[in-house]
Formats: sequence, structure tokens, C-alpha cells
Amino acid sequence: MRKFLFIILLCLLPAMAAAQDLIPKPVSVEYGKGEFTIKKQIKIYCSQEAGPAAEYLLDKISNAIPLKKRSITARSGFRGGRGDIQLYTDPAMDLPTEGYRLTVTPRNIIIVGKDYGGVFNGIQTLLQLFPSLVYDNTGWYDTSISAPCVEVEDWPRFGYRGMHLDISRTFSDKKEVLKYIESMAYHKINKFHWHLTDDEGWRVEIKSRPELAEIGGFRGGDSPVFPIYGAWDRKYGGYFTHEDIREVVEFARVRNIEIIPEIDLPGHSRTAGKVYPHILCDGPKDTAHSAGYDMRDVWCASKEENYAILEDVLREISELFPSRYIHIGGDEVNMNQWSRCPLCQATMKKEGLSTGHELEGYFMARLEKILEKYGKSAVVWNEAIIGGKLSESTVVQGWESVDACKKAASAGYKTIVMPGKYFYLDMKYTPQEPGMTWAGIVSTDTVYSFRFQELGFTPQQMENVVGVQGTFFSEIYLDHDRNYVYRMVYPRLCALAEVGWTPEENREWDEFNSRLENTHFGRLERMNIDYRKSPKPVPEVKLLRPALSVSSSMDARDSNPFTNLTTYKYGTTTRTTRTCVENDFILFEFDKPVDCDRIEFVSGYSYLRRCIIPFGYVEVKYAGDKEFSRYGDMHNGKTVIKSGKPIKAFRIVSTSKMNGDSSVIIQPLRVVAKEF
Ligand code: TNX
Repeated sequence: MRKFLFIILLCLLPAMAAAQDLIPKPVSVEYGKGEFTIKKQIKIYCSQEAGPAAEYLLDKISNAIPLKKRSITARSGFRGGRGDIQLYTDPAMDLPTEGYRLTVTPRNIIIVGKDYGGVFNGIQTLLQLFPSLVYDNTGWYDTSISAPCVEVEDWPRFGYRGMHLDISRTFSDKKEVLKYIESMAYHKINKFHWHLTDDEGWRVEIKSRPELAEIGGFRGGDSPVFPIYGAWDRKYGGYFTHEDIREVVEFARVRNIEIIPEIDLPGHSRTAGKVYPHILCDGPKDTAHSAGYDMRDVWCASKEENYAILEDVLREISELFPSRYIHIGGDEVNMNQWSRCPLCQATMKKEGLSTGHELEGYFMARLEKILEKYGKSAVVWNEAIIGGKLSESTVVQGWESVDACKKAASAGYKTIVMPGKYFYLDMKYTPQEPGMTWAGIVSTDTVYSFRFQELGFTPQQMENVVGVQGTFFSEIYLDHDRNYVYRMVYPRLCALAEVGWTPEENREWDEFNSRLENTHFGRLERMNIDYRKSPKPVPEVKLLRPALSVSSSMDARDSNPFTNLTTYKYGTTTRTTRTCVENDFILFEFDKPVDCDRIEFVSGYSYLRRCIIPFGYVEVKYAGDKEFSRYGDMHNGKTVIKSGKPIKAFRIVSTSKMNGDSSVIIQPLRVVAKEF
């Protein structure tokens, strides 16, 4: 008998452990005795408005068990009493928006939500109580699934718990975007900030201005938009039609996710400027360092026709997206283009504006007016408020720093807190892994460590904080496989989800991390999310520093001289004064022939394939040779020379007409010693 009890206890253990590993952690959970089991059939009763959530839940349950009988009965005014699973809303319940009560007993499961979002959040908690098979739609089944008896009372800390995706730099198609949204929903993320336009591509159809997407949706090949990140040798891109967008919006709506689309204005607009050159300022072109390619990327703030185009764009976007909010950008505007433009100078005089930021304020305020006409409010990046007061209804995203968030909140704007240092999920996890670096190294722990109080947010500022958000900018994505985005986003988004959901005093890193490791990683596997695993140690190599001289057909900037290459100063680079053109070369001559395993040449940033020599070839002069001989081709800005013979010199020759940028960056060579 004792042995029997022990076995039962053993069987219960995994279920109990899993049950406690909820992410994001609920406000209150009380476990009871026993469990609710689904075998061959299930009856769901729900109120009318909870119908889509019921369908969603049934789909997930059907992932885990081949149901013989399944039914959903939706009745208006349903308030519980019948059905194995009962779902309904009760706007009068004493919980905040999106709150819910989930009760599991051996007899039934009841989820009461304050609203639709509440019911949906309750379903997400329930899914985590079931075995992770509910997430797996690849045809693996069990004969039954159970959830432990429990009473959960729960609500979010913030009403805004967002995640972002940049589909301009690297395009993601509809199927990929839907998977991304689904993964967010599993973590009770309820806002999707969709970055649809930027310098490298316009990804949303505008029927009244079709060229924007038809031409601007693609770069490279015969497109006027030159490649700047990846896909150098082909026409690359895509865009979402209105029909696609409606499908995505509906998919998100069922999942309690509001989509906030972004048209990044007035900067980050090189694509629009290539499609419609007349939208740029009347000032000089910016071609000095770029082999004739005009680098300008800012809408002229003074051409009335521009506001007419933008009204068309914003009207269609407003009609397509039900959200009250449309993101109109406002970040990183190169104001030199305005200061060289006679029209913008005249506008500034007329309007009494003395700085570029004030002109940006004028531009954004005009767009706010347009949005208002279509019943919408603006979301903007934090720089947009430097130049003066925007509308009270405008929401600010603080991305540059914690301070920028505080400033926006103090100035009275509703603020979304998303400082790069904590929440930019395109940053590296560790220095050895891929990712951007401008905001620093962002480990999962870094994300989780975000605490408003410790960072000195005042109670007044907190009143304006609507929530938190992560970003995934996609400059580097194209240089990796399609799962790169998931490794960058997960598990960091799990941490962010908890920052946005769980009361600060209930959060503790070690305990969160054990929930991740014990259970949640297993869920992510079943969700088909290729989350980041700790990297394997990189095999150590010995680097040689043979004396050499470097020369080039391109000049180096004073700030990044060629001597950074001859002294092998890792971490610094050489940067040329212009882009590369055909037949530009860089010549490396060693004082003595070098006998090594290999030489690695990398152009561009170490972590970002930009400012590279996109294509070229390599010529080598071996010890004893008089002439150079062709070693091979170079693709995507980097090459490895592994010849087995001592090398006296080598030369990289460009076959690219330009690199879409105004300089070339060269990293110090890595000359790897033979086995040591
Ligand atoms: C900053 S976030 C940007 C983006 C880049 C991102 C890369 C923001 C307002 N501007 O344009 O893609 O960094 O991390």
C-alpha cells in the first residue's frame, strides 16, 4: 500500500511542479486537491462574446487529444452552470481590466473574465496547467489531459504589454507574422507594434499611392531602393496587401492583441524618397560619399503635397487597423536636410521655429491633426517631443534611455517604457553571440531586472506609464536563418511578459529562471519556438600579429586610420571616406611571408553586415611569387584565405558599384596560427 501511494505521489509530482511554473506569474494561485481530466469529449459553454476564445481553446485541446465529441454552445448572457468548460465575461466583477478568475475542480473549469481579454488571459493560464502537448500541432496525441484543481485570481500590472517586429529591414511574410503573434499571445502580450516602413522597404499596400509598396516593397535588382542589409545580389522584399492585413488583424483580435502599425516619419524614409523623389527637400542631394546614390531619407516638412500624400497613407492605415493608435515615428531625423532646404527655412521663419526639433514638432502636429480627423491618436518615438508640445492624446515610446521615459512621463504624456538597454531584443545576449550592440548586452536577466522603483520613477511619472514593450529590429536577421528572430526574442520576451504582468514584489530572478528551466523551455519546444540556448564555448585559437602594411584605393577617415589594421587593434576599425566602387582594392603586404592556418578578412561592422564590400575577389601573392594570382571570390563582405602555403601579400578587389552607404569599414585581420 505504501509503495502504491509512493508511486501515485511520484506520478503527481511532475504535474504539480509544472502547475507552479506559470509564466507570467499570476497574482494569486491556490491549488486544491485532484484534477480535471479531458478524455474523449468536451463540452464548452460560453457567452456570445467569449465565442472566439472558446474556439481558440478547443483548437489547443484538440492538439493534445483526438476528441471524439466536441461542442461549443455560445449563448448571449450565459453566466455559467453548464458545460465541462465555462467561459464568460462579467464586467461587474471586482477585478481590473483584463483580469480573470479561473477555477478548476474535478467537475469543471470556469473562467470568468472582466472582459474578453480577461477570458483570453484565463485561457492562457489554463493552457499552461495542461501538459505542453496542447501547444503542439504536429500530430502527437495523448489519450487524456489533466489540469490540477486550482483557483487563480489574476490581472495585469499594466494595460500595455507590447512587442514589436520590424519587417522593413528583413521581410517576414504573413505566415511568419501569424506565428510571431501566436507566440506573443501565449505570454499574455497584448499589443503588437508593427514596424511597416523604414529606409529599406515599405511593407504595406497603399491603394491610393500604389507605388509606395509596389516599388518600395522591394530593394536590389532593378529597384531604385539600393540594398543596404543582406540580399545583395537579388531583388528582395514583399509587402502586405489590405486583405493580408485584415486577416492578421482578425487573428490578433481573437488573441487579445491590438496591432499598432507604424509608418516611420519624417525620417527613416529613404524608401519613400526613392519612390517619390519629389517628397524630399529642395536642398542639395546627399551623394558626396556614395557613388552618386542620394542618401536623403527625410520628408520635406514644407511641401503641401507631402501632407496630401501622408493623408492618403494615414487614412488608409486608419481604416485598415481598428486600433485607436497609429505610430507615426519621429526618431532619428537627419535635420541637416531641412536646414539646407529653402522651403523649410521659409516655413521655420513663418511659423517662428528656431530649431530642427521644433520643425519636427510642427510636422508631427500636422500629422496628429490628420489622425484626429480619422478618429485616431498618435504614438511617437521619444525625440518627437523635444521640439514642443504635442497633443495630449499622443503616446510616447521612450526608447533611448530610462531618462527619456521619465522625461516623457513628467511632461504629461502617456508613456510606453522600452529603453534599449533593457528591452531591445535585437541586442546580443552575451558578447560572443550575434546581435546588435548599441544599447549594450541584454541578457534575459537584464530584461527581468527592470524595476521601476529602483530606477527612480516617481509616483507622478508612474501615473503616466501605460506599460512596457520589447523590440525586434531586423537589420541582422537576413544574415541568419529564419529562426534567428525566435532565438533573439525567446526567452527574453518571457521575462518582459512578467515585468509587464506581475507585481514587482512577486518577482525574483532565480525563481523565475527555475520556472523557465523546469517547465517553460519545454513549452517553448512544443510551441515550435527555437528559443536561445546557452552557447557552446568557442574553440580557442591563437592569433598571430605578423608585421604588415596596408594600402588602398580608398582613403581612411582620420578617426579610423589604416594603422588600426597594422596594429591589430581589435575592437577598432578602419573606415573609408566614401563607399567602394568597382576595382577599389585593399592591399595587405606582410613584411615576411606568413605561414598560418588561415586569414580571415571581414568588411563592415563585426555584428552588422553594413558598410561592407558586398562582392569582390581575392588575389594572393605566395612566398617566392612575383605576381598575384586569383584565390577566389568574395561574397557578402567577408572571406577566409586558407591556402596551406606561406603568403606574402593579398588583395581584396571590389566588383560592387557601391555598398548603399557612404563608407567601407574594415576589421583588423584575424591571422589564425596552425594547430598549437
Ligand atoms: C534604433 S528604435 C532605431 C532603429 C534601429 C534600432 C536597432 C528607434 C527609434 N530607432 O532604427 O533599427 O535602433 O536596434
